[in-house]
Amino acid sequence: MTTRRGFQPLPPELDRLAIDPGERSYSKDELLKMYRAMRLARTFETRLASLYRQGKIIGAVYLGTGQEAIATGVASLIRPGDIFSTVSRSLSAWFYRGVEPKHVIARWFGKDIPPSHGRDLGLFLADLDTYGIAPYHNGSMASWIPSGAGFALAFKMQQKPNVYIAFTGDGATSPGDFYEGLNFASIHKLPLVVIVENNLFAYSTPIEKQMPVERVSDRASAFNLERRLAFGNDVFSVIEHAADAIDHARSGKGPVLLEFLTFRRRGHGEHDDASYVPKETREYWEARDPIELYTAYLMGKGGLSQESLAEVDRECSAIVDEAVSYANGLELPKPETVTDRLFAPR
Ligand SMILES: Cc1ncc(C[n+]2csc(CCOP(=O)(O)OP(=O)(O)O)c2C)c(N)n1
Repeated sequence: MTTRRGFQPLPPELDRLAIDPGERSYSKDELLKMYRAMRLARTFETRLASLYRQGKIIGAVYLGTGQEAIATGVASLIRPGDIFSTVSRSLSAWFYRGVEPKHVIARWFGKDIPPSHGRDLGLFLADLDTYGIAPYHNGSMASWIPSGAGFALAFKMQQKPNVYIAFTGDGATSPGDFYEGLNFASIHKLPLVVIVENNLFAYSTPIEKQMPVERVSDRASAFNLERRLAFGNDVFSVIEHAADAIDHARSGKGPVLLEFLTFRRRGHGEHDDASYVPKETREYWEARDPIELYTAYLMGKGGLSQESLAEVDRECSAIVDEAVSYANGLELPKPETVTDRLFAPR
């Protein structure tokens, strides 16, 4: 076994500077819907970063900039009744599923809106009925793997044709919950798909200091699990691999561990300048930005005009402007309500 240090390019079979849907065909509407989700997330997060610097956000801010293709591609495969849980890097999945940016920004501002009335961060959102988004369980990394296995067990017992999809990070594959959840899910062949967004760092800890195996997906061997490894900045590759993994889980063959290699373009949070990221690594991945790769495809072989994409860009900017105005106009929770909703009424 070799210990990797510093810059590591993608394996040649995964690397590409131009993307293509291959055998799958997509309508123009589908292509534009994915573009819109990615662009909206990028526009929203760029604004969020500047609001953070203006002191407008309560608490820290965590962004998924550079990882938009994974959440978008996977979200495009979710069927009615499926349930998924996201991490702070998966905002584009919420937007693809129809979550309104104004409701997200109001939470980052700590405003007094349901369901939490300013008691949580913008990255926590749960709405099973409307979007299929499971509660963020708790802040402990990997805790949503065993609870995802629980949802998947319920699907199996109720003979429902659904899957639970858990987005997670590379660092979150080290805590014990990850092992307990996958072990249980594999024994019982539960319809659980774990999507690991391997962005090469867990906060400032590089992957080679997190695990003694080459790949996160190698950890699947411990549970006799199906695994996949793919390039996470190519939305078409994300869909191809995620569709295969979801089909596997949905058809009763058991869980899948799916690792997408990607890169976090910002710090762990906006308080972190990510100065520990080698310059070569940053430059390599910035040349493989998922939105730029996708835009180049759309305007080339995808046959979409620059104007049609510019129109989406303008729409996203307008939505984010309106979202910020809406959230600015809301009230903060009143101090005297601080203990409200903490206990069930007697
Ligand atoms: C058990 C536990 N330890 C530490 C933390 C603090 N924490 C939150 S996110 C994070 C890094 C997670 O890294 P990774 O899973 O690679 O996801 P990324 O942030 O890179 O997307 C840490 C250490 C936590 N929430 N829970």
